[in-house]
Amino acid sequence: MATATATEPASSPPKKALITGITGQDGSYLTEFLLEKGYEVHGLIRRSSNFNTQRLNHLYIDPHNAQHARMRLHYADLTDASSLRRWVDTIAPDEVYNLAAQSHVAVSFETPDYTADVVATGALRLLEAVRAHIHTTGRHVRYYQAGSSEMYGSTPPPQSESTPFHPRSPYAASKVAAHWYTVNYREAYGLFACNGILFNHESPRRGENFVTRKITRAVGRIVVGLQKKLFLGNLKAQRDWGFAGDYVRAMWLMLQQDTPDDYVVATEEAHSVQEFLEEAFGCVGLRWKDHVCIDPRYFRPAEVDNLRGDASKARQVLEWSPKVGFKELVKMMVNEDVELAKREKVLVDAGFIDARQQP
Ligand code: NDP
Ligand code: GDR
Repeated sequence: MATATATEPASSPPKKALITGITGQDGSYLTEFLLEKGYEVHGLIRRSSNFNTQRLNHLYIDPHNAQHARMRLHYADLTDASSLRRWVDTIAPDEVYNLAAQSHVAVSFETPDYTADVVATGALRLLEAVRAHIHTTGRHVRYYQAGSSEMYGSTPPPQSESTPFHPRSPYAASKVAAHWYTVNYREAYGLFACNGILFNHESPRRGENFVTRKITRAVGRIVVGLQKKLFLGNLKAQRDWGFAGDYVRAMWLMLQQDTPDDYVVATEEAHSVQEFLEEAFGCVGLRWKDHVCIDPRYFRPAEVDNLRGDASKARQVLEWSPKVGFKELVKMMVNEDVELAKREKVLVDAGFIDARQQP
């Protein structure tokens, strides 16, 4: 007689996600989110002379110590088509999230060729690897492209999916190219490919040379006496700032729909850099004007003055809305960076690091 277990259908294997840019801010939050949902997560990391996996350390399980670690890391690069093709074929993912980028707008003016190679042609290489894999195997694979509000550039707010793009940097122009490559692969090959047009999203894991984190890192260091001044550029620019943890949920939701489409993801509220400063310094009872100096080095050759998204489509179709508001976000980042600065201070006082090593 057959046993109950023998006749029951085997439980379906976990879904597999492939994430480029897994070591970045969004990559780490998306990995947490997908592991929580039971996915097996494969991340592509690039070679660096230092370890670049700090944001993932809390999730990493050495495969030598575990039967089946659910997050795996593999070496690849968006500039190397062969590596992308190999990993797509080897992993055979159900969902591909293309988050990798040279993502700093100001740096893109310094390294325009490289930025275009990674951001624009890199996306094309990955789309092509996915297309070829589907063609060869007949499998279903869904693709997410990390688009940006920077694509709107000088087009005035509110910006929605139907707002024309007017990019103002090599980074933004490259993201526009990646956006249209993604639309083209959807139309030409029937690929389930979505563009998320995400407005700025921040967190305690934000890179330290983006303005929000630069400010909250400085607030923490000023509080513990490691720093006095903060040098910034244009304080008038307005951004629609949300919390990265909320935004990765929208990425996943896009790939769970019946049909692929493009979506704006935003809080629909804009604040200036100066308002961010007021809020962040205010959290610890300081006045930003006592510490901030303007350094023209941080002005950009072309600025994006005003971004505020219209996310009504994401709210209606994806049933997505942000959970963390502006003040809560600033407070979260300041609190974490005050704690970080306290730990840094211990190392400075013990002579292990130099207080002048400013981020
Ligand atoms: P980060 O800068 O924090 O992370 C970028 C990631 O891309 C890192 O993992 C980085 O690796 C990786 N990367 C860079 N170059 C290459 C390359 N040549 N090959 C492979 N990997 C590479 O960005 P975020 O997490 O903030 O953003 C994620 C994506 O979303 C990016 O594409 C960004 O442009 C886009 N975006 C971000 C927004 C935001 O407000 N955060 C808003 C809209 C779009 P390493 O760690 O080694 O540097
Ligand atoms: P952004 O973010 O360019 O919007 O791109 P960033 O935080 O770099 O700049 C926001 C605004 O602040 C002004 N600013 C400064 N910026 C930086 N980095 N450093 C400074 O000292 C400074 N002083 C003033 C800038 O001029 C700008 O107006 C981010 C990135 O994550 C992109 O990858 C993403 O696509 C967009 O958000 C949406």
